[in-house]
Amino acid sequence: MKQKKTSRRQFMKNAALMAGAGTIGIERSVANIEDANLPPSVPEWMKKMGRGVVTVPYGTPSPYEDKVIRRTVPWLTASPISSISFSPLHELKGIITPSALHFERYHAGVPEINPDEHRLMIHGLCENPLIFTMADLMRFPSVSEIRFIECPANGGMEWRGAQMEALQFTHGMVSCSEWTGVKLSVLLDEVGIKPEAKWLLAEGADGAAMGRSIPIEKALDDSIVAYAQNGEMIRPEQGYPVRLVNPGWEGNTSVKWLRRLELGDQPWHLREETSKYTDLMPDGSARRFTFVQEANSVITSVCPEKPLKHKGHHELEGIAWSGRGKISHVDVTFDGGVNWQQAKLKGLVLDKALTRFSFDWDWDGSPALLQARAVDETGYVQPTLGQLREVRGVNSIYHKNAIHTWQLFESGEVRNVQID
Ligand SMILES: Nc1nc2c(c(=O)[nH]1)N[C@H]1C(S)=C(S)[C@@H](COP(=O)(O)O)O[C@H]1N2
Ligand SMILES: [Mo]
Repeated sequence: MKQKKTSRRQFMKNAALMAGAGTIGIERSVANIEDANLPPSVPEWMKKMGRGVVTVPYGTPSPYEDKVIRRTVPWLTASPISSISFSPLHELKGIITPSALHFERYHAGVPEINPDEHRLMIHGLCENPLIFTMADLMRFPSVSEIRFIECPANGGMEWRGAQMEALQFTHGMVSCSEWTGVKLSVLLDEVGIKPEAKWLLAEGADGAAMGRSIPIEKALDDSIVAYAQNGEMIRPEQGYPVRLVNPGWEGNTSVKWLRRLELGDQPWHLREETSKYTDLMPDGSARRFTFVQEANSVITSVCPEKPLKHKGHHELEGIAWSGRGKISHVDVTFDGGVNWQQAKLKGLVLDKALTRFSFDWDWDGSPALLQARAVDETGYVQPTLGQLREVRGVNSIYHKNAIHTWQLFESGEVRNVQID
């Protein structure tokens, strides 16, 4: 796109203001356009036919959107087969993460699974151990639920101080999809669990055979054996052809490429619940089985990737989520937590799903410390960093859900900082 000249642009802006144009000060009017593709000219793409149907049989985004991608942090990626990619939260709207932009976390790469050869085995402390084909799984009544998945390491690089330079890396290990599948309780009913069964081992069919122990109460409550994501079969990165979704719980328990569920009377004490995914406390002990992702929120429309380009009206937006249920309330502050104002919850407010909030804001051009604070329906209030550190110390990696601060400069630039 051609650049408009500043002087002319400024002139027209003043002209538009004098004419009393739009309430939010859009700097545009019919007369000031020089680009041949802009009004009142007819753009070049109107002067010829476009491409036909199924030129792209499986749709892809506009080439102009090629910056909206998952990204990795080089120093967190010793090897791409055991790493993380982050969702571009600053570019997303609403509450659904496009499947192609869902964050990724794997321990041994993405296996290429032929669904015809894939089976889910349920065995252990049950009356009737069974092996299900994908077709078998799809015969059961299904549910479709919009739920977030968040790695408990989200934000975990910043216990000791701010070091990530972008929202994508401070919070991009959370994504939200509509998951379709069979409730795990239905499958457990089918195999008939024995009364001694208290835990369930979930194991994946990847090279890591990643496994987690899940308490039977969760399995009987809202766990989903999911085969579809946002209306189509789950993406390979997300666990094709079938994964466990444990709504509201740390993403690590939502075992992908699910091949085996074993019923037992105690947890298995696997790598992912001993050496990893435990919380090192200030006294040196390790807190285990901290399953729930507690309430969290972040401002996404103003962040290091989205500096402010003009003073005046802004619809400040962000996302909030809680593993305990619905978000009931979000407040925002512009002075680092001295004064708080209530934001609006926007669109769908669902259980254990991303919830979008917004706030009509007039930026007068002065520096500010922007924060959001979420409260969930249980009354849990997102803690300050100081409150969280008081209980948890700074040795942790996981479950850092503290109020996040963006420092806004007069220039409109935004930096990731920490205040207690
Ligand atoms: N089989 C298997 N399941 C897995 C993993 C894995 O490496 N192997 N990674 C886990 C972790 S640590 C997280 S945070 C979530 C991430 O899910 P996503 O890649 O769909 O975002 O998957 C979990 N399930
Ligand atoms: Mo994770």
